[in-house]
Amino acid sequence: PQTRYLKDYAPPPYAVSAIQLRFELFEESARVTSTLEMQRQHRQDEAGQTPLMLDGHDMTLHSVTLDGQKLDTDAYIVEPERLVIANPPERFTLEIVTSSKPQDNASLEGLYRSGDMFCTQCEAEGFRKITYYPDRPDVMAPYTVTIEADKARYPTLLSNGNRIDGGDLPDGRRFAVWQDPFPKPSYLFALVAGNLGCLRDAFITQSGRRVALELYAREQDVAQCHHAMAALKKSMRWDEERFGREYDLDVYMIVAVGDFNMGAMENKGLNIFNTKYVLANPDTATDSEYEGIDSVIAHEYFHNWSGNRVTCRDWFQLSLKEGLTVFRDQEFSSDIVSGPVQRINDVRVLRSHQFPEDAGPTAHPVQPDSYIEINNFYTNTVYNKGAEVVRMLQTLLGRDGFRKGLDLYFERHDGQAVTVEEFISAMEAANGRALTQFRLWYVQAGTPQVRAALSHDAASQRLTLTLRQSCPATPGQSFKQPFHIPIATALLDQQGQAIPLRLVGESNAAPAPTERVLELRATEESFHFDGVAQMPTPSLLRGFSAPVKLDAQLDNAQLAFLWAHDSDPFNRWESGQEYATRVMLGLVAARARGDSLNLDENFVDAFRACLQDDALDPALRALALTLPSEGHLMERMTLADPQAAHAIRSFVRAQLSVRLEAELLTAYHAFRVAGAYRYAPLDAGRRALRNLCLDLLLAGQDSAAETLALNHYHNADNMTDRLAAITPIIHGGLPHSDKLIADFYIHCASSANALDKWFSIQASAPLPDALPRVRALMTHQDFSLRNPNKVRAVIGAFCGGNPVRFHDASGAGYAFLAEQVLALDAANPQAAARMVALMSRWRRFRRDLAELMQKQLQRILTQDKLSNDVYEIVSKSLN
Ligand code: B3K
Ligand code: ZN
Repeated sequence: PQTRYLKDYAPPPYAVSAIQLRFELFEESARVTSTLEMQRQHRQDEAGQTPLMLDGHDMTLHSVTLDGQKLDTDAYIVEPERLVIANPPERFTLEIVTSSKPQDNASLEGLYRSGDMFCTQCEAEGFRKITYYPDRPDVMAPYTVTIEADKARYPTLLSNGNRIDGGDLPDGRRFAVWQDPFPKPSYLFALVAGNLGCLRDAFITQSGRRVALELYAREQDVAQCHHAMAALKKSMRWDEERFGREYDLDVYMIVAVGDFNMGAMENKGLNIFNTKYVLANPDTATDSEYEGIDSVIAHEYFHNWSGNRVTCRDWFQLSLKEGLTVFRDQEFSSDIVSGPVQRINDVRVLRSHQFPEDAGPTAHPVQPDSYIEINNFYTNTVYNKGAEVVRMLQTLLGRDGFRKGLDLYFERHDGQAVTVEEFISAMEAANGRALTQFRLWYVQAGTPQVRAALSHDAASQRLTLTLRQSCPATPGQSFKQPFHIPIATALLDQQGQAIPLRLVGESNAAPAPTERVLELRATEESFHFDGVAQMPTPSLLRGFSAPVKLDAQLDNAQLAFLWAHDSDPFNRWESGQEYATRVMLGLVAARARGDSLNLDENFVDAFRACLQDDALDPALRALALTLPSEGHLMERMTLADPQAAHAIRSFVRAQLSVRLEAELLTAYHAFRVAGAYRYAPLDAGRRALRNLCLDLLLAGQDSAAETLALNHYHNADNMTDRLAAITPIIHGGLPHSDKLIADFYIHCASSANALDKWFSIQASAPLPDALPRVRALMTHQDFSLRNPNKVRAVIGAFCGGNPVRFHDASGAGYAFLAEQVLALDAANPQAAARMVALMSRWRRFRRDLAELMQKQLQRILTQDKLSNDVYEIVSKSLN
């Protein structure tokens, strides 16, 4: 496999000024006629020739016609991955006819079938499976697309832009013509043909234009599209109000498909969505899935500006659109849910997925400088760390400064394919501020570590805060330069009040702010504050102002104090998590020594205080009372020990259950939500807190709690409560488990998305017979290895969400994963690569486990016909 490098970028030798596509869709094949208007941009080689190279993959080529002249087969070269015409004229029209078999395309990339419909996925390099084309984002062209198909089976024929023609054809066929006036790269092309129902609505933009909104799904699923439609309208309004961005076409379409590799795709005017992020009703979707729909609908909509109107020059710039768009969708969710809850959840994702990635063998900068398979770079680093980097810009420039920078970026680059550099330059130009050192966030991988130390001089009432940064080596980058790190800081007095922060030398004419963003640029820097009477408790990195690991050198008493009193909700949560982590790691050590286990009374008291703190909003309280995950504990161990993490987390849960039984029960009853279910953030917060209490009550494994959960289940009118009631019963292997699995199946049977939860709740049960159960689930009639949602629900839930059983000392879990990866790789390399990545950090684990994982990775690597996707992850992991 070949590695591609950012440094090798060269502009495209030929531009496409227009493309016309004609699709003739049949049950056995799809025939594509592509007509390209092309112009040479410059001469390339010494001989003065400029060969035309078009990407193409897995197709049958029928003919090539240049300026009306059908070419002989010796006038061009067909290679496995491209079509080459040695020296075409300066301007020409090229017509290419190809065909493929969508029904056999299990990679879910290019043109494929999902159930009864045809659909496409082109990002990143799927268009080359549809026709020969310069399949790179810096080639932008206006598209005109004609689709022809059987009228009865495929009455709905969609592509990007506006429908300009359509009608009947002979032989019971029908056609539609679509035109997209906005030049776009091939990765944003989309086509759908099917027999679909539609939910219609409209949106009036800020300038008064009417946009038709159309949400397509199977007829029987249309009733489940209302939440998505509301989310779309909220997103459109929000982007106008917050960022001044208005939608540009007359129609915005979304199609829900059952077989999709990721969440959704932002094709111009025609988003294609995984049903998981469109369909919802109270019986099929949980509160957090409703929130997921809001954020993914918003994300894809926001791409219309950050991604489509201004796109990426090459795939190394992926975070230019993804990091920025994740930031935008996080800000949106933060406005519609609750700022602090959203922030905490976003940081949880970053910590549990991106930090480990950044510390492992596949670590890469937000702007990678090389890749083998670009699909492997749709990572938490590019998306979530990318969003954090954009967020830091907003923190450093202020909301207004950031907005000015973004306006300038859109103004300068509308209709262009650009780089991260252009984004930063716009921020600089709009704010008159150099961001030279800040650029390092894009090119240096690894999570920086910051250590803070305080010293106080009572006589001069001066406080000194010393910050020191370092960053561990990552593959290919052994030495790192210091980062430019914004550290939002407050100092709290003994009542938890933030004191005024007056830097030494500042005039005291104006009142000093109680929170400031300190900018750490050097390896070590000290900040001096005047007028500090007593040693305060520091509240640093408030709101998680930078994606770093902070060691504030606080003791447990200080953490408990901040957990109870910090005025920054994020840091309140953070302190509780850190306190719990330390207590749990202490127990891990005690267990290793063979000591008896004892949960510290102070911790139990602090936990109780938080549970009973009615000043804290229920959603936040639920987060603050959620114990750090087993994965989080493992990250903090020298060598990860899944069995120890599981044993200790279970022990702490059981202890809290017994010692706080009365308090948990009181809260459980107090937070009942009155009335029929509806998704609303405040209700969801109450349900989360109540269900957390229920979960803890069941951790004590007593039968009264099981009865409580059974009642909760039977009284539930929604998926959130049902799932919350049965998870502890099934995961705890309690007496009613089997009966509930059977009953829950009946609730889920009519919805693929609900069934995914039925599968994953079983696959993630940490019971001794987990693996045989997983194998049995894979033979269930509703399971299919060809459907990515099912693969995630079963294989993903077991290998990624059931650490204690996946990492069984026998190595059986690893052998299972390797077997599934190989089976998947033959059909769907993207899905296979995502799964195999679950073993990539094998070196982090207990020696015996590490060796067993290594063996399976080596076994995979020796297979011939491995995809580039899997090869890249496995070979980098073994390096
Ligand atoms: N841009 C797509 C992701 C495409 C993934 C290709 N393997 C969805 C999104 O980020 O909005
Ligand atoms: Zn995106």
